[in-house]
Amino acid sequence: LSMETALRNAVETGEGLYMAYQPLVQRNNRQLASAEALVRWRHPQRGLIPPGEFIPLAERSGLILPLGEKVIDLVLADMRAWKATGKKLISVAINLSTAQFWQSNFVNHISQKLRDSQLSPALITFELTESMLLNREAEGATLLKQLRALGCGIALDDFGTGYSSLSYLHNIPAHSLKIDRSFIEALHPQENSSRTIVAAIASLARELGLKVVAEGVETEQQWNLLGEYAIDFIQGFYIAKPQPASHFAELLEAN
Ligand code: G
Ligand code: G
Ligand code: NA
Ligand code: MN
Repeated sequence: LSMETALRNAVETGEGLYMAYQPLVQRNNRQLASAEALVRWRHPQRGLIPPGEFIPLAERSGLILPLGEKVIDLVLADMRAWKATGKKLISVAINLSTAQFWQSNFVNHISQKLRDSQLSPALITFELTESMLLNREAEGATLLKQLRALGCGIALDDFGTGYSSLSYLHNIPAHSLKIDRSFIEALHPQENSSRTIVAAIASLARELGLKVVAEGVETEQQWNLLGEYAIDFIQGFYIAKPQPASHFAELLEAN
């Protein structure tokens, strides 16, 4: 069975596909604030395949739209299950692929799914990267305004890695900005340039009214260094790895 055929089967039947949830905590008190949903695929013979492998495969083989569809359904189903067992829900971020964001009728489609789920749209955030809007910024901003109008959140992912970051920030109606983990990785007490970059991105974003997330925080030292900047939320292995839905439900319970 080729990987593509196996992935096609998974997307069609849902078998082996599930979501992991990584907490975001508040910088000031470490309280659970929200989560990012990350798709996982367990191949019937080969076991877990990294998303860095199967997402590009899905893009090449025309499976990215049905996969993205599946991701939304899985997240909404997990959230409904948490709600049904009395958990206090927090906002969950879903990563969008370029093709998914630009498919015609995307906003209506999301709107319908949210209505069917009976979950508050405010509980869903969409994460997108600046490369998704490349050369289509005005159109993209219009779509994002429509998603916002539904009540959903918008987060700019991997911020700082694209080339048009500043004009993009000015024109895109987002609620939050996620500083790419490459900048966090480079943070050291003796390393001034990455500290200057993180400080500048964070204060610029805050001035523009965006919430600021530091991604990829792995160490206590990084956590401590980040205390100096205008950062609202922290995500990374230092806090928690992405968790299966059942484990994440326990975090919600404890919350
Ligand atoms: O956990 P991590 O290895 O999960 O993810 C690797 C990459 O795959 C990241 O760039 C991440 O944004 C992407 N990714 C993870 N889950 C999803 C998803 O549900 N949809 C899309 N489009 N990308 C995802
Ligand atoms: O592109 P995006 O930012 O959505 O990617 C999310 C990816 O980052 C996932 O693969 C997730 O597992 C990974 N990730 C989350 N926290 C950390 C971390 O602290 N360190 C590293 N190296 N990767 C992380
Ligand atoms: Na993301
Ligand atoms: Mn990111």
